[in-house]
Amino acid sequence: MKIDRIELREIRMPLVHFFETSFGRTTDRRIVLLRARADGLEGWGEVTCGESPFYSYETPATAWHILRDFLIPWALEKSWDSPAELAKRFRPVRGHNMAKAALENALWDIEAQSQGVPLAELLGGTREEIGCGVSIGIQNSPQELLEKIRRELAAGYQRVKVKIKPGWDVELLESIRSQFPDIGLMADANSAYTLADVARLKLLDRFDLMMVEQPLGWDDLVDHSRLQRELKTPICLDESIHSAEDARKAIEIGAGKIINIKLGRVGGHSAARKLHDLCLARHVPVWCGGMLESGIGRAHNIAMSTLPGFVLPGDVSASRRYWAQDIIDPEVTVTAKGTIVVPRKPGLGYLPNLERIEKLTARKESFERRR
Ligand code: OSB
Ligand code: MG
Repeated sequence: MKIDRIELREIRMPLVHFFETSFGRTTDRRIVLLRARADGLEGWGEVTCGESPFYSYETPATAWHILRDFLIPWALEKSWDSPAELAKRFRPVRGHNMAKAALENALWDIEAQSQGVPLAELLGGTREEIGCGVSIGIQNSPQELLEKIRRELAAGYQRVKVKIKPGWDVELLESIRSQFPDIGLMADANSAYTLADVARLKLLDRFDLMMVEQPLGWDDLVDHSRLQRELKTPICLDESIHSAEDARKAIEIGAGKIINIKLGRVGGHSAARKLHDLCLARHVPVWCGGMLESGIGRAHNIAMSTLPGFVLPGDVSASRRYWAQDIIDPEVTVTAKGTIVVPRKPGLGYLPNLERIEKLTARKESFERRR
């Protein structure tokens, strides 16, 4: 593959409803999209970082810098046998996985189109439909949260994840369980606790949760392994897993029993697949996490979720839960049984709506191969 043009854009998109976690509230997204052209085909990727460095250190500005000054010049310097080969070229850059993923993933889109196959198939996916859950943020009141849960269940979603933090946890889960005794339920703390909270965290064992996600430090494995020994509820790791190597170490020390795979956090489809393969071989269930993506990032998540180890419903849900209008055609929709039917068209399988993207663009820069 010979890339001859790469375009970066930052688009602004208001969420239909604010999304709040233990680290803060998001109302308006700033999303960096990457469009690459190679061999007469065009592919898209998304930088899945937050607006602020509260989930990870990456932000739209750091991603723009790393892409413009390092990754894009490298990508334009020669032809690549495969997206995985480009991913290897990115290794000298420490971290910045979300910036790397946007560019590598755009090449996966192109590679799938050039082979005339859906991206899911190129990745080795085996599912025609993927199971979907929802992630529901912290609300203004417990009543509003219960109402939201009711609505999402009525729409068919297979499991509900709620965000927790000290003061919005045990009592809340108690009232959720009393109204919804049998639903697939889990809680995500986004690192809001420490080992000093073990007694409180042990109370979570009453609620038959599928898992508790990232209760402790964003960069911790060791304390998670201590906590897991105290808890019946499986711990799922999100923030602290950046590679298959991280997952291997986490599994070896018993830091968790389930892993949330996010394409951006691990640096793209090649790394995500490696992590997936490792977990599959070790019988560790994985699922696909979400980062409030636009349709581009969402489409990549759908393709990845078709791999056989993705045995739990992910945080991959319908476009309309996030956006008044998404930037892809068709938008992502969810069936009454809480699934997304994987597109069968070559590549991502959803068309970027260029007119809409142009309207939302706040900043744009393009880079051409020198001839
Ligand atoms: O921890 O999984 C998380 C959103 C932003 C940052 C971190 C997380 C999340 C979500 C939302 O839970 C998942 C989604 O619906 O996209
Ligand atoms: Mg999480």
